[in-house]
Amino acid sequence: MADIVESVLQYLDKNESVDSVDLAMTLKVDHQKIVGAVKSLQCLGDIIKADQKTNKSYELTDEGRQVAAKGSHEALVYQAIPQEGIPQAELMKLVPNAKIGFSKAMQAGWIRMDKAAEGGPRVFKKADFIKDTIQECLKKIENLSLDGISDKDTNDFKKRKLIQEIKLTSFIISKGENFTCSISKQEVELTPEMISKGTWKEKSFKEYNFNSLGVMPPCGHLHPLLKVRAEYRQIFLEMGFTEMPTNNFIESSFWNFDSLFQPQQHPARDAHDTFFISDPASAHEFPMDYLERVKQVHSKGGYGSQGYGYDWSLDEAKKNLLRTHTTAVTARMLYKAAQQKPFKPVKYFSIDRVFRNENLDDTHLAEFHQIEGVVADYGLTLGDLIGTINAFFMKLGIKNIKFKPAYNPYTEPSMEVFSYHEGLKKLVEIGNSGIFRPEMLLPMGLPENVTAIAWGLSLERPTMIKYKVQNIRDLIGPKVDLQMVYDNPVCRLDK
Ligand code: FB9
Repeated sequence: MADIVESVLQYLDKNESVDSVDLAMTLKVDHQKIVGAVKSLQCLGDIIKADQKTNKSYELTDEGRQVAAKGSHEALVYQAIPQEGIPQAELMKLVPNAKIGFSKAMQAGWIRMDKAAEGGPRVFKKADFIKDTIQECLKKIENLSLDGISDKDTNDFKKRKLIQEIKLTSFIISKGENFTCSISKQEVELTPEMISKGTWKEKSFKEYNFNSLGVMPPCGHLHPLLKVRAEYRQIFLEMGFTEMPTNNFIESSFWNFDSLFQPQQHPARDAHDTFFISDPASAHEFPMDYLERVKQVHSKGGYGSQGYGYDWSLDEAKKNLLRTHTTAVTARMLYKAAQQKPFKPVKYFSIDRVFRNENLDDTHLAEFHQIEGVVADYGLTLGDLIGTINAFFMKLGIKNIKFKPAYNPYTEPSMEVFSYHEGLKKLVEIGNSGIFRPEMLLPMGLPENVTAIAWGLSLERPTMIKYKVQNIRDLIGPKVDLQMVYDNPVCRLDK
């Protein structure tokens, strides 16, 4: 690069100004090298002036480069014909693109065909010699020159897909106020030796370019879901919640449904909604005293509840499945908390995969990540639930949320959570919530005056909104474009 910089300065020393394209041709170097030299001279102060201009220009296509190197298709066909002529069928096999070359050579009057020749149509040279102007023109275009090339020529080359139009940015270069032919080598670092010997005083240093972007480190990239998960995790941690251990996708029906007082006939427990595991089909380890209390509360009631009055089946409770919600883990954690005497209040959260055998569509897969928060303490009320959910979504920048009465088998009362979506101009469901039923909490052994409030939402919905993903398969699954993962910016939920 230094020698090209010097050549540019030498040229300017003898000429007022020059177009970078012409200078590239004069110096027989690639135009981009002249542009690089201009950029580096511009960093040294007003040594040169460089007025940018944008021209319509052309570049060769792959086929165009082949013609510039080896000759046009018609020239290659002409050159392949021997003095005694050649059967047309044979000629077609001899050169690439023979069909187009043959027709162009015939149009140019370079060759002729004798259809009555013995053995079938025979091709002969008609011209004694030819001038391959196409190859000459393409060589000029390859050097960014259009000298002697008409618009008709360029239109013909475009039609034959030998060239394509480009916007060429070039510079009119001239002497700057501080023009000089001798550029002292720019130091790019201040070394301890320069400081100790004081030689830095005679040197000029390249200025820092604070606008230059850093080099993208060749590293891994977090998937958008994981970026959003990290943001939600941070919000829960800031609110004093502890993350639950959710590292078991397989769960027993007992913890996933029975412990939540969800009856064994509930449609959600049907194979049309739940993925049951065939091997191992059954779980075997349960806290049997607790299991007995669950059996009682389902079949005969208790704790003030009449129960469901059905013959509760242990085999049904043993069935293994892919957990349909992380509330199964919440049940395990509340049961564990109930074993500590005296009971100490807890605040737990989880963000992990759950699986449901449901109809798939653009925004629903058979699995999603559930976000769930739970607080168990003495005397919690619906107001505490509403306040906690407000505080949670406030940290996401979402205010004025609305609550609508709803039904869950394991919470009473239950509420759906809504927020007004400015873009859609309508209320959008952003989650579900409720107070766990006494029939769930009391068999665990929690004191009667302890209540547990909880709420849940999905990770995919906010991620799709954040990253403007329409189809969930563009976010998750085997068809995801990894470039999307590389390119997605850091996630900052609007706090
Ligand atoms: O996430 C949901 N919507 C949502 C969430 C966030 C968001 O943007 C962020 C605020 C910026 C935008 C939308 N929903 C819950 C509502 C709908 O998307 C719904 O169609 C899909 N739901 C899932 C279940 O559907 C099969 C979302 C998922 C869901 C629903 C309920 C719970 C968890 C996830 C729950 C619960 C719960 C209730 C009581 C006690 C314990 C847990």
